[in-house]
Amino acid sequence: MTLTVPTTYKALTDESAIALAKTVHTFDPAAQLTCREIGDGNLNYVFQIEDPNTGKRVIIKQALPYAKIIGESWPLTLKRATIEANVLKKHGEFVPSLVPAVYATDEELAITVMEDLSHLEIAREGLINGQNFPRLAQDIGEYLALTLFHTSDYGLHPFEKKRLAAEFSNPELCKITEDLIFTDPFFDLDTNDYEPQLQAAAEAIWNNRKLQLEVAKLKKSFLTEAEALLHGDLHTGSIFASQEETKVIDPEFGFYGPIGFDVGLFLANLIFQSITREDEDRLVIVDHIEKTWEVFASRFTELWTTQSVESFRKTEGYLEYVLDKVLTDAAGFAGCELIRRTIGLAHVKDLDSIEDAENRIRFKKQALETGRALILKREETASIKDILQILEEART
Ligand code: SR1
Ligand code: MG
Repeated sequence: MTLTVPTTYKALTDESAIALAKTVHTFDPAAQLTCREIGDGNLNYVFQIEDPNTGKRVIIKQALPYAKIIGESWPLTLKRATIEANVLKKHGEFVPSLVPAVYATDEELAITVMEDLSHLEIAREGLINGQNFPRLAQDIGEYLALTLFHTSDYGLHPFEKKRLAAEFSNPELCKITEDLIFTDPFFDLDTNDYEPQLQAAAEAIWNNRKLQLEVAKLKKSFLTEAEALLHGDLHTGSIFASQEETKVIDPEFGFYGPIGFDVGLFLANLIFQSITREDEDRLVIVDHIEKTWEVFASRFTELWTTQSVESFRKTEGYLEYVLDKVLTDAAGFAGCELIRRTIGLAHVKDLDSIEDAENRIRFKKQALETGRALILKREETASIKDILQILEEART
């Protein structure tokens, strides 16, 4: 559904958000709706509109013409709202139970009206508070396999694949990733943000020529390999979860890129938890890492076997080659994510919220070391166990 609303961009207020919600949702016309701005991300406003009498709720997400994390000095395209809504709809064709329903959109207002998920919790918050989310690995493994297979050349006619790749061209948001994940943290730049105790560790990264070459190769993959329609920012803050349910939100960074990028980002954000947790609680996360990959690989294999349109699908060794490359790339991309979330511009609460300074710095150094090792050793990884081994070694 496309909204019938004013055609020039205007930031929503609580009042205009309520008025808008009434036009698209089946609220009682006499209802006294309430509205709360609940966005806690880096870029957008999120309004939750509720009928307090019935408990019925809807979300209106609005992109701002600049990055909220920085302010108006960093202009940012409003087109990202349309990209996000269209990725949700496209991915929803394959995993309807794992993404929110989109009710309406407006391109001019950069708005998406969608399903309220406030009965769930942002996975990052829950994980930090010790929750384990028993469905998380299974659901995200499936989400990755289904969305990535079905939007790739393995699952689509090449005309449709190229049409989608053009539709989901997302240069401005990709540039943020190119800078914040693949460039800035690997040079001594003012945009980086880290505590003085990490100065030597940061300098070791900037002076590591071998590491820089490997990051350059990973950046090249991100820039050039239009393999599947990615979520593009699949961290644990982009996932709502409970004991029974998982929903992936926020694909505004969606574009056609290398499959290993979505896999690697998710694994990296689990790895932050494997760094900060101890004993049994840590093993739960190690299991999540292993299971995510296993579910992804087995579902992808099943789709390849039953639905691939690729002429070489039965060629011995080709599927194994594709999966090996995804794993290798995922290790490298995870390494970049670990480093950028530790010394780059946008951090993660998993590390920053640790109050004890000694532990916080110790964990951050471990994140940097794990990132370095994943990038440099990624070509040696033949299975997810090899990645777990790298994590283990970085703890010592
Ligand atoms: C300026 S945006 C900073 C980060 O927030 C988003 O969630 C992406 O991860 C981006 O890199
Ligand atoms: Mg986001």
